[in-house]
Amino acid sequence: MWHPRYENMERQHLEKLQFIRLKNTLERVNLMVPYYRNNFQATGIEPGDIKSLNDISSLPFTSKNDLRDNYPFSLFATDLSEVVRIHSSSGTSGIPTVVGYTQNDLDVWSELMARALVSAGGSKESVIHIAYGYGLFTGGLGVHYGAEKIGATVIPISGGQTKRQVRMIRDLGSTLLACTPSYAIFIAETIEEMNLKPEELNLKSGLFGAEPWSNNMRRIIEDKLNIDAYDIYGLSEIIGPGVSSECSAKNGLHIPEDHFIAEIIDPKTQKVLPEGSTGELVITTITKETLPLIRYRTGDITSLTREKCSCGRTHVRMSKVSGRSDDMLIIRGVNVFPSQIESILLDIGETEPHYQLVVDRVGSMDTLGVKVEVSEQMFSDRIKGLEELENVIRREIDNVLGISAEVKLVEPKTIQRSEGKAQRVIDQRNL
Ligand code: DLL
Repeated sequence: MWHPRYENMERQHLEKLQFIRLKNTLERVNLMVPYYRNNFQATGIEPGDIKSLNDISSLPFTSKNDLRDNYPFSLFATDLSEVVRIHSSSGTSGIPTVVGYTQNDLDVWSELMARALVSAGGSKESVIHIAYGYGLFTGGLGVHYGAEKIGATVIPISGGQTKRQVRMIRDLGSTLLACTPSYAIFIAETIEEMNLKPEELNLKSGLFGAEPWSNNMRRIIEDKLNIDAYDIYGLSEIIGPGVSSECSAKNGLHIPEDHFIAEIIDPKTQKVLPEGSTGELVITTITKETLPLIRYRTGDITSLTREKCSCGRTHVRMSKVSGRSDDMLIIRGVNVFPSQIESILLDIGETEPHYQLVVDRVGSMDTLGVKVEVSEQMFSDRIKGLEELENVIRREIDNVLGISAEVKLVEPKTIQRSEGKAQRVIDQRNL
């Protein structure tokens, strides 16, 4: 563990610490951010009314739209002269989200990334190959500062030029790979193409995130690269990568509760759900200076557990994110997450881990097309074999999700590879 004093803290003490930090944050945003002051007034709440951690549920939510409405700096709780770094995420709807950090915010972020890297097997001895994009995206620089903090040797290669990536991993003896899970697969394929065996490399583990990926995908990555693969979650608004990460148990991602308070709500009714229920993750930051967020609706679907973890950490765990409340496809009235289809495909196991979902509407009927690649060998086999496999997949999607899909097996390497977040869904409906 990087910081056992905090990561192992007894719950009772942890909750006391959270409460003190929450109160400070509320006082500060009330004083410094007109948006929060007005919002609290409108709901008839004052920071002084919050008398226990449970009272947090009486506070109003913050959402991505609020960030956009206050673009670029109006939610900042510090003077711009205190801000030492800006990041931004482009999102899909035009106005980007801008986030800022004081030096102290960067120190907290590095601390959280140090914890995540150590829990994924990183140490001073590690050579960490960072193939997340550098720049306004938080992936590259976020991992970078954590890796330097633990004293590892850092390769800040960023994304792209995949053959060069492989040569560097081999020549520099990288031990830990950090990138999106879809890029990890692409790197693994490139290793094969270059006639290298994973055993000839020194990779031991990987820290993969920035997009949803299933446990089946984990097995494929672990097999292909001969490593332990760990999940890391985060979003720029909250801090970047490091909002939660997996430990050796690989059974949920610990949220550092000395910095964040997590809740799960029903995205429709906005009511807080009991522990264990699946719903939308809501996070309140309790140590951030420039962009403190109160009850921020992440849009990510997961569940929480405070059950004891075999690794010894006491902090709450969230399950792997199954998708976003706004990415959930509603196809003929059925809720479908792309990750559920990924799981079905990888369970059947005769296809490659590259797929794309095409949703369309014909008349008033939604249609779901599933394009998935098969291996070179399979493709050159008889057409009949392909048809049979298409039927197997179609039946399984129908069994598990209760919807019919048009399944099409496609030639190897025809679905576009991604160096960052993969685009799994093309929704052609005009909704
Ligand atoms: O993706 C930060 C990050 C970088 C996380 C590197 C992990 C590793 P944004 O670009 O703001 O920030 O996108 C945030 O990506 O709300 C989730 O929907 C999704 N996401 C991030 N990590 C995971 C994950 C970064 N491990 C959005 N599993 C979030 C599933 C993830 N979804």
